[in-house]
Amino acid sequence: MLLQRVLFLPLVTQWNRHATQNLIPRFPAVRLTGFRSNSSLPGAKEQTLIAVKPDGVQRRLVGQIIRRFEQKGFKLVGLKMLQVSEELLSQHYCQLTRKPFYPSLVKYMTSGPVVVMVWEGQDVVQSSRLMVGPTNPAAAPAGTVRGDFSLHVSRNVVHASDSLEGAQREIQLWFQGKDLVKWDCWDQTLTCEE
Ligand code: IDP
Ligand code: MG
Repeated sequence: MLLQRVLFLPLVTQWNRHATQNLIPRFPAVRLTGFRSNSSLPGAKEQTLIAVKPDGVQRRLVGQIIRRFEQKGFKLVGLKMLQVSEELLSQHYCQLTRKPFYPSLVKYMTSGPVVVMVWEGQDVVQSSRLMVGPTNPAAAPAGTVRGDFSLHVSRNVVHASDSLEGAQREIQLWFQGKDLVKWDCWDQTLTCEE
């Protein structure tokens, strides 16, 4: 049994690294090749914006999506449900307003309420993009939110900020500072080195 672990575990770890790197090629490999970092390094206290889009809310997927982030060990510091205005959406998707699909994106995103969250933790921006999966669900692997719950790019269930700068901009857009809660997880030292 011990021998099996010694032989098999490095193989699985190696496979996981390759699989993860292939998911998001734009991230430099060095960021994903197994390391232990501590809270003095960048990334330790990152925050990101995750939103369950109207299709996810209508399909009652909010709980399952929150569960994945809790299960991973991230900390929820902001949460609200709202009907998005076109004005807010145009700021959120400011880089997409000239795209041909933008009018249908607005229709989709304003078709019902969204649930918007801020999650905090070690490398949460990059990790949550991996957990959510690629924009097009057809290319999203099983195990990712989009891979498990969606079929088409026009109904991809969830939003996740794509960079640290994007996350900071989006959090300021959707939340006021006073709406974000500072609190300590009792199990913090179990999920991350201090
Ligand atoms: P992301 O959500 O993975 O960051 P973006 O390129 O930022 O992807 O696009 C924002 C959102 O716009 C997507 O999540 C999706 O809802 C929508 N979208 C992107 N490309 C298309 C498309 O080709 N057709 C329809 N909707 C699209
Ligand atoms: Mg994006």
